[in-house]
Amino acid sequence: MLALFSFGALAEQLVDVRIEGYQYQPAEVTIRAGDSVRWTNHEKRTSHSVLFPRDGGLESERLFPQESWQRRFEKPGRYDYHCGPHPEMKGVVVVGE
Ligand SMILES: [Cu+2]
Repeated sequence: MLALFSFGALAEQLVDVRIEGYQYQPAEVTIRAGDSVRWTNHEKRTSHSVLFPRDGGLESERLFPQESWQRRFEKPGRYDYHCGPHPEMKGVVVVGE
């Protein structure tokens, strides 16, 4: 799902990723520089996080059910991430120009 909001002439996007069934859905999102991604935990009782090991280990707070966290991506590149407590849960944000 996409939500649009404008900052001057630019239309920056907010892209939603669901966390459910020990998976990020979708596991891969492609955005443009300046866009944001918001992760929301839709589990019934399991908490998760979003951890970027190559970004200085930047990690969200632990997200309990119905909580969300978002990050704005300024620079193009490939941002692999995984869940802190469940490293087998993986996702990637691909940021284009
Ligand atoms: Cu997890």
